[in-house]
Amino acid sequence: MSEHSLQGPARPLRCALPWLLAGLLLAGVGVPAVGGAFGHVPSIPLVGFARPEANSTVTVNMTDQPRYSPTYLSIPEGTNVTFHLVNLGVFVHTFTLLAHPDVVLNTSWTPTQVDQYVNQTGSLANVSVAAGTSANTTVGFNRSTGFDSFEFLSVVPYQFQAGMYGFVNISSTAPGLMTSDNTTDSYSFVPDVLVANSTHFPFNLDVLVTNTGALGHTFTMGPVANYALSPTNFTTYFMTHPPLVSATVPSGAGSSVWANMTVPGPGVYQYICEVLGHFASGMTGFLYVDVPPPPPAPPPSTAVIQGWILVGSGVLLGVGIALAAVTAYMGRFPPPPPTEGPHHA
Ligand SMILES: [Cu+2]
Repeated sequence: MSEHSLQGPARPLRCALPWLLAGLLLAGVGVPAVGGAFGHVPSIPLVGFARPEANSTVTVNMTDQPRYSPTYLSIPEGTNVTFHLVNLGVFVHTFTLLAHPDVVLNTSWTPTQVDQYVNQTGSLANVSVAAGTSANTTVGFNRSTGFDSFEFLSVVPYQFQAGMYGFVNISSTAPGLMTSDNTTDSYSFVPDVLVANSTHFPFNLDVLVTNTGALGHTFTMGPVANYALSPTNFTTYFMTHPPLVSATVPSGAGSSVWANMTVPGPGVYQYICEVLGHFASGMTGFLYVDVPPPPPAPPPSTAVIQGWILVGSGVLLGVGIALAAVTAYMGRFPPPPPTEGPHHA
């Protein structure tokens, strides 16, 4: 042994060190990544009792688009509600709340036909709000209105026909269920499966929807069980089949809204985000009511990458350990290239 023994085992180990470090580093990345993928426990909805707010004031904005905002209002039965009507436009608008529940007027009606219907059947409120002004009107919803839906519209000619209408959905004050959901900037609800089991129908369900991202969303529950909504025509569909609830989730992380609804019966209900393009990008989920939910989804596609990270890191770690062992034992691997030295001189 000449120069080899002088340089000792330090250099061979140093040679294997990068492999060891790479293996350890990737193992450190891979283990928690895979643990996260396979150890994920789907969040379980909370269950409790709904306590709808009574005798509250609801602001309804009117625009020249012409639209109401919000379009869908959830009101508990047996309470007085004050509608604070704010005309943000330069045209006059009316807030005309139909007296008969569960009636959806046809937007192909002429202004005269609409006027005739309202005059014949009456209205719970009929307030004209001048441009740039606001007005209040208070309506009492007695207990018999539970689970009813009342349409409101502007009777200014051709505003209703252009889309200026909305719905007051009355929930029952009977105890209900509560759960929660989240919206993300990647156009998803997390979780996208909610479960609510009830012994009686209809029942109240309140969903606390929290925004985890910056974008604004809606939490909109389809009105009919076992009906698949379509990203291309849900707007048209909702015109004749008002959603159980359409709650606006304000933009900004941490903001939240209660989506309070009355669920008519068992089945699977689809919920979506109504913001343009979000449903088409996959922003939807399903509410299972007295129906067993599907088994937890297999790990998402990212788990494949995470799995490969684990495999790769394991291989590299193994190579590193083997190299370290071999080099420590044998002196050096691979063997040093022949060097010019005193031997050959
Ligand atoms: Cu959205």
